[in-house]
Amino acid sequence: MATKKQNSKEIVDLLRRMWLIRAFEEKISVLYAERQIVGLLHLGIGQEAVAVGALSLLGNDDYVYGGHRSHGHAIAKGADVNKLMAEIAGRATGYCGGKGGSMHIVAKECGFITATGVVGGTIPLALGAAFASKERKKGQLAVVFFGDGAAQAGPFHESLNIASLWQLPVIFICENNGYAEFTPLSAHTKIARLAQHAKTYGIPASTVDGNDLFAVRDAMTKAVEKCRAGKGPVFVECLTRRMRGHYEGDPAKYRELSQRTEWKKKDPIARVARALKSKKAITDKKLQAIEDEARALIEKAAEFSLSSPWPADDAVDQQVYATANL
Ligand SMILES: Cc1ncc(C[n+]2csc(CCOP(=O)(O)OP(=O)(O)O)c2C)c(N)n1
Repeated sequence: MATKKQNSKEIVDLLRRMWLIRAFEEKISVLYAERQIVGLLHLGIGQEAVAVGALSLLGNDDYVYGGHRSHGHAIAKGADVNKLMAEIAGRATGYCGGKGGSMHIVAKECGFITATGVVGGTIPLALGAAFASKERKKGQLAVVFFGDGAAQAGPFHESLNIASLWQLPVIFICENNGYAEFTPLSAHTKIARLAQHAKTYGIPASTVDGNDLFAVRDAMTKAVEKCRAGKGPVFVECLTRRMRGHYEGDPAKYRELSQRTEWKKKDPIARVARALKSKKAITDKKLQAIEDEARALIEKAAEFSLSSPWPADDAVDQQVYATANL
């Protein structure tokens, strides 16, 4: 449930952001089916409460790292949807000049430092930003998102150990959606609650319902306070579900239809809408207007992207190496 501090206007703003992410991903899914966007696309439809709940508490000065399913994280951190969609469509007006694509988003102006296709690859990178933040002593922090599959990788464990040892201001957010590609959690680990790993390394950790925006916000509020106060890292495991396949085009035969129907009932956007309605803080008309407004913005982003030029031939060897000047 919402805490007293979360007034209705604030919640409506969060809902707006969730809808922006949903509309963005639904649109690129259509463009992908039409072959107007190519390459691999991993959508986080159904996981919007994690991105928005967690990142709505950060400032532009805080650093965020994502993974292969990170469009929502970038939008929640304030990325421009035009530049983001243009990047995914491979156009020169995209965040990385159209050469990074869906899995390599960088939106430095709002503190979204990078995503990656290397599972678990940004976990150690976030430690670098956290280390720099600690040295600067301005109360900045780093947040890194990764999945349950990444929690079985070596860099995850090494990073938890160092973050704890050096008491770095980093928040680890595990989006436990129950699958790593096509493999259910029970087939890739005996540890049912991944927050358990963090406790082993001496890091305070909690497991929350990741489809509940308010639960994510509450856990994140405590985590941010602790980190900013210089009390070291925090780990938040968010139990969630992706409503689509692992990638667009995945027939997802490994999931029962009944499971998918069940998850739809837990749609995080519908849950926020229900919470607002139960407090009589919103009408159906206003809810519809929020969705329509998000879809209109995304239509404009699609027009912008698809009418943008492709990268120039001589840009092929530019932006190959980069130094992160945080
Ligand atoms: C280092 C590495 N190993 C394997 C892969 C292939 N791969 C891509 S996504 C994925 C599963 C990741 O699962 P999870 O971390 O739970 O994230 P989710 O897809 O559920 O968001 C794997 C194994 C990869 N991209 N990088």
